[in-house]
Amino acid sequence: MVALGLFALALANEEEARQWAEEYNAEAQVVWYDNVVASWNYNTNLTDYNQDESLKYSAIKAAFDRESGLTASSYDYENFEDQLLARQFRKIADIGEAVLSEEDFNRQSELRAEMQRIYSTAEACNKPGDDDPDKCYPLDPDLEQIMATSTDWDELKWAWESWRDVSGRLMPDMYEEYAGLLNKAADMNGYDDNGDYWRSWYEMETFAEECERIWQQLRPLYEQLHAYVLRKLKEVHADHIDEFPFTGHIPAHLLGNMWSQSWGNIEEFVRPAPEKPGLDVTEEMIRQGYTPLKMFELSEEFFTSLGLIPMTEKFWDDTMMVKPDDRDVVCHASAWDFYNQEDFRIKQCTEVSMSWLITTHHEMGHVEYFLQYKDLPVQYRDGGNPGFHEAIGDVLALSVSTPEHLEEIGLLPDFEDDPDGDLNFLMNQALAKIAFIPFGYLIDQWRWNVFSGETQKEDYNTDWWEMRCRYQGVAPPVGRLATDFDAGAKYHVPANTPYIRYFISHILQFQFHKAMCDAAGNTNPLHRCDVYRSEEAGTAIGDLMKLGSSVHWEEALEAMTGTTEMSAEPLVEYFGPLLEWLEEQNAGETIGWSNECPEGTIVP
Ligand code: X8Z
Ligand code: ZN
Repeated sequence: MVALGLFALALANEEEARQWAEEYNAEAQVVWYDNVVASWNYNTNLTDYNQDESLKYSAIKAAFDRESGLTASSYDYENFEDQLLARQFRKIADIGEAVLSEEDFNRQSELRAEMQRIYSTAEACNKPGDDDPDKCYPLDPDLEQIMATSTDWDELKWAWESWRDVSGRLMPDMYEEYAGLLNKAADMNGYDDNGDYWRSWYEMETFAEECERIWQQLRPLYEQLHAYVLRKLKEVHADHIDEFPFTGHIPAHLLGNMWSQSWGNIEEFVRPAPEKPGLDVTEEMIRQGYTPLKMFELSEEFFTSLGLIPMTEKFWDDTMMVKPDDRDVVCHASAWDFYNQEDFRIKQCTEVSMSWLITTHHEMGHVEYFLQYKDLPVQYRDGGNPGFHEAIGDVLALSVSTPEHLEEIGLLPDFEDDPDGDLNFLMNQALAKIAFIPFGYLIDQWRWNVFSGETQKEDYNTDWWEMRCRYQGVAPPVGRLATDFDAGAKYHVPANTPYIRYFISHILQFQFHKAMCDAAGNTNPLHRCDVYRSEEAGTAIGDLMKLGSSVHWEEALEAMTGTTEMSAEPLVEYFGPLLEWLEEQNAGETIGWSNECPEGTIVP
């Protein structure tokens, strides 16, 4: 009798919890919406007033989250019958930084807003050779453009070094304080440190080990690409051959990108068949008069061709597609869910180029996810894990980038479909995807060490470069001091966006691609599969998105791909023919680099 009575009590409790959760959702939609609006206003117009407003609404949201977390915790949710409801409660109870005192919470918001503003408004001035002493260069688009297009060793070095001087260099003290506050919150929430908290989002005890396992599996592929690219760059920069380190590292300013994170911009120097056209269709896009709007429309058309949900009218009205010239904004591309089930936007400073076309798909992939899960409880409006969210748009872009697709949409008029063309294509893809792998891995290796206390402020830069040299095999082109803060020169560090998600996404997107290609009945090799207009492929990815974060990601992954495991196999399959070719080219050549940075580059 007693047991039955308790059972009835528990059920009543669960029923009450269910009702409370409904009220919570309705309220959260309002409070979260106000917070996102204020944050959007700040990000698209960096003024003191907008910063204050954004901090204000973020404090209101924190108070709400704290209060809701307490209420959720008062229920015995681990013993709920309804596992879906229990999971929701677990998430509501996990309040992150909102656990901090009001003072600490506001301080961490302020520090982040300040670091973001420094990053987004920084400009490099005094470029050697400039006549106008007042001429200055923002990162986006000017410095990025120099990194992407210049082959002038000194000009590249200037842009590379100056950017770090005007951004990261100003932040180590703020970052130290900020990391301390994140750790304090993690500790109050029962985690070892903030890295432990971030890793918990993957709901997997062995997550860090899994990442290491995958990195070790892909390392040989990266080493082959690295060795080939290094040899070619030595030819391009033959007049500076003495400045290439003996250690086998690539000088970090030569890879076509401010952070050496993806190397597509040096494609013409490493093209396997140089006499044949490359696969970067930027020039053709410009020739045809592409605009940012047309790029967005083209991207949307790919989503709808799969039977996925089109962007909303509000999306088209309120999205920020180009960099405004009358105010400061955060240019780094992002997608926004306002949590009111109807407001979704992208903010990016689009230029007409192929890599921006890919980024547009990337961001729209986030919005498509928002749309697919918009009717779930707010706590489930999230990716299966953070890597899922980053993978959606990229998966579609894998199809869009194929020669068959570019031809179909009229961007690749004279492609010759022979083994040379195929290798040129795969190389272009490798420069984007394989080059990225160690970069995607190391950022949070570094941050996890900061959070665990293994890396203290005095060692921020030394430890950063230790990883850059070891994992990526790149070296700084000019000496770095312990007082520099080169991690802070990468957006996601001042913005506090975790980064391992992109590493995970680069693995998952090939698993998703393979599953969609199978669903579409593709008979091409994996790298030449285009799922355009396949409703079956659309259903496969749509069903995954509809789940949001309501189930463990392994379950979602299994439903789509048949396996619960993250696997690099599909990526290895995709790049198989290129790997074979690289191994031939590199036969008898030195592969790899020494673990330590070249002597004298890092001044302790
Ligand atoms: O930050 C981004 C997106 C926004 S979620 C533009 N990405 C990473 C980066 O730029 O460093 C996409 C790829 C990696
Ligand atoms: Zn993204």
